[in-house]
Amino acid sequence: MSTALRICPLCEATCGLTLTLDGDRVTGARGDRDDVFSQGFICPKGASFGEVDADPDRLAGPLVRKDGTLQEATWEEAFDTVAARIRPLIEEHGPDAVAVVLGNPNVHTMAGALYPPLLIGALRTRNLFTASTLDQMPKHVSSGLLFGDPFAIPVPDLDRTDHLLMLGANPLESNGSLCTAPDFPGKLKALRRRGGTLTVVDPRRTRTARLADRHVAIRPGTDALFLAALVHTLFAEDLADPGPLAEHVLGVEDVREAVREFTPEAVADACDLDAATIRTVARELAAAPTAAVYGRMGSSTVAYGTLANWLVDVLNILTGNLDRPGGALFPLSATAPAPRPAGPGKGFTLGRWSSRVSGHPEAKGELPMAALAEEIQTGGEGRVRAVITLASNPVLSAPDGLRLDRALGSLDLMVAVDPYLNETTRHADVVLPPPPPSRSAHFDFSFNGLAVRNQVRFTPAAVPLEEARMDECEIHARLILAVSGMHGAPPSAVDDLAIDTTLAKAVAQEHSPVHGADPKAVAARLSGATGPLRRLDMMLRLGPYDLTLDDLLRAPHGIDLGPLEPRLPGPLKTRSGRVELLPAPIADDLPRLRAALGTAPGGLVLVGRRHLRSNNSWLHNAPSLNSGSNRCTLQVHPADADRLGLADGKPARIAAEGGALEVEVEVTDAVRSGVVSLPHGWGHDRPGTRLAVAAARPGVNVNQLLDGSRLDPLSGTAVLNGFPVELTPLP
Ligand SMILES: Nc1nc2c(c(=O)[nH]1)N[C@H]1C(S)=C(S)[C@@H](COP(=O)(O)OP(=O)(O)OC[C@H]3O[C@@H](n4cnc5c(=O)[nH]c(N)nc54)[C@H](O)[C@@H]3O)O[C@H]1N2
Ligand SMILES: Nc1nc2c(c(=O)[nH]1)N[C@H]1C(S)=C(S)[C@@H](COP(=O)(O)OP(=O)(O)OC[C@H]3O[C@@H](n4cnc5c(=O)[nH]c(N)nc54)[C@H](O)[C@@H]3O)O[C@H]1N2
Ligand code: SF4
Ligand SMILES: [Mo]
Repeated sequence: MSTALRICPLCEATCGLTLTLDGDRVTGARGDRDDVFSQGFICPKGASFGEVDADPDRLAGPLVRKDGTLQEATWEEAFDTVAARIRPLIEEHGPDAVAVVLGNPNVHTMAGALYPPLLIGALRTRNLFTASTLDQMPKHVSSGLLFGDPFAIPVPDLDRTDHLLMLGANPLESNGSLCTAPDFPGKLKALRRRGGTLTVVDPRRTRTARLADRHVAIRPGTDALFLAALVHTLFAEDLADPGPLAEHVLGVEDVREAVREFTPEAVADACDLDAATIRTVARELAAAPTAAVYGRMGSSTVAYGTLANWLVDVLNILTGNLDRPGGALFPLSATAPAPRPAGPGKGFTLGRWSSRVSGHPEAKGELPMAALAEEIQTGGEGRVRAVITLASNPVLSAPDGLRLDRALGSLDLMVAVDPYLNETTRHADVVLPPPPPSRSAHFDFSFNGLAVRNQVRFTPAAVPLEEARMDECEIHARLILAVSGMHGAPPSAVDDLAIDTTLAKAVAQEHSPVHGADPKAVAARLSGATGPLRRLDMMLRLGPYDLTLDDLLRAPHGIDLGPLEPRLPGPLKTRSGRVELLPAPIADDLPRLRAALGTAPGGLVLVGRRHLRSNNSWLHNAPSLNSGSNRCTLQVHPADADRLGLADGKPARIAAEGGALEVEVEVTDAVRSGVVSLPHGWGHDRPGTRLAVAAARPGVNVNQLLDGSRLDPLSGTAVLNGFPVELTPLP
């Protein structure tokens, strides 16, 4: 028996785990009490790391389709097949014939951070689809427009704030998102213990809402109206005061004008809230010594998602809480490039190109995931003929899975980098499985930049890689070589090229720690046994803290880099060099929101929910995470159940524009009336998958209710929350 440290890759909290090992098997996991960031915290998912790691349904080696069926193959055969089949497609039909689809776990692996940008660059395709347009793209767009950088995302200072206004997030189940905080629940309890206040805006009385001082049970899809009324109230009551931020902000008066019509009375019916409640929330926010407004999924994957995300930061700014301790601050990650001197930047542009079929504008170089199926199925020049999925299961996670299912089945070529044969990857011609997480080194390139405290940690692979396995970084590197006509070159060539390109730029930048140096000499000094580790070492050396990989190896429980600090105007990359509070695309979208004033839609709408022991679609195959009573139930308020003749535990038919499902009803007053809730990630009943545990409890796919036509127009994000449904009892 031995132990090894491993940062948990199962959610955004990035807890440090201590694994117990019996030979090469992980037999247990507990929280690492010495971890500088998570200090011993662990949740049920982390505790099941060993089970997830050793899942017998994980693919042991590559699969290649031969004579119509997926068969075991060598790595060489697998990459030969990719290279032989993709190059002719690109040469004949152009780079856009290949679409890349990136799923959520890419933010939880080193490979997913280091290689996809190179793959997309090598392919030169504009057909990039990611889970962001099912999730946080509205935040990227809002940050891009406000701050000039889609990755400049302010994070609520959970440990120090006096007041947290949280919308559409349920960290007691999700453990937090775009706010990396191990033990988020504990931090909320600590906020209340130190006399702070928590307001939760959610149509469901979630476990998080039950912890709050105030729960505002808003009608789904109306957060932008509610937030606009808060901004209106700040102006109307002379409470808007950016304080020292004022010198960095343009357009405060424009915003006052833009929200003039959004009085609490004007939004009350649409939000189904009292005008008095809205005023109280605004006054409490303004009165708090420090406060942070934080919105997630429920205010993002909605019809006015970008407007809502914009208003969140408008409130942080108008109350003087952006960029101050206790407010919402910009983290500074150890692998972020060393900050450049403040001043005007290039700004952020939307719609530099559009999707071929429906003309959806790109955002951050991405097209809406909801438009992938039509790009495959609609004939003509530029049609998508090949798809590469990296850690993605869009058949379950995106709207209208049945259509996507058929579309993927019709491709000339599909390649999947994925450990499972699931609803999506069953269509692949080549499946390239990464090893279980215990076999991979880990570093959080994304989440360190979203963390509530600056810190840095690295964990080497806990168990050596078996001979027959291939590290996911190497899989990605070989895939890049295969698609770019360099099949057979050593994978380190990809890393060397990335290092050379980065260093060539860095040495020319005056603010870089390597300014003026010889790039070859800098490259020669990099340490790390593999290409990806050398790249990590390089990024640390180019970063703001003067760190190296060796420093991280000497500190296995991590290095604390201190609380978040004010950074403005440093992070601003707008053309003006200031925060542009009312950007033109936002102003142009406001009439759509104004049109909703004074309305009070009737009928039932659906929202999602998450369960602590889940992670989107892919953790339903671990027995200890998928046990007990059915979790894929439709929650219905007792008043709605009475009215519709629905009974607890009985079946019902739910229908919307994309299709109909048979669901089990759960009558509960945890959802407000007029709202029903069904979780996502279920529907494991398709043939040709290898997910024994999940298939035995398949559940239904909520996204089949959608047809992909409901999008937040600015970000291309699918409306997954707050869409109308019809419900009828079944005998
Ligand atoms: N209705 C509704 N739909 C939703 C949501 C919702 O709230 N409601 N949530 C949305 C959100 S926030 C997201 S992020 C998306 C997620 O959408 P996806 O990313 O498409 O879905 P996941 O279920 O996370 O699928 C992850 C895939 O990665 C694979 N995988 C797991 N670990 C690894 C690994 O280490 N390497 C590789 N290469 N692959 C791995 C899994 O086998 C699985 O195939 O779903 C979205 N869909
Ligand atoms: N256990 C578990 N943890 C996870 C995941 C998981 O699937 N399971 N997924 C991970 C991923 S990829 C992500 S992105 C994060 C997401 O993490 P969170 O953003 O915390 O997501 P949810 O738990 O879906 O919470 C969204 C809340 O919004 C509410 N809501 C729905 N519509 C509206 C609305 O119109 N207005 C308001 N104000 N609220 C609304 C819902 O009732 C729900 O409680 O979780 C991550 N962590
Ligand atoms: S909270 Fe997230 S990171 Fe921490 S143990 Fe649980 S799943 Fe892992
Ligand atoms: Mo997500």
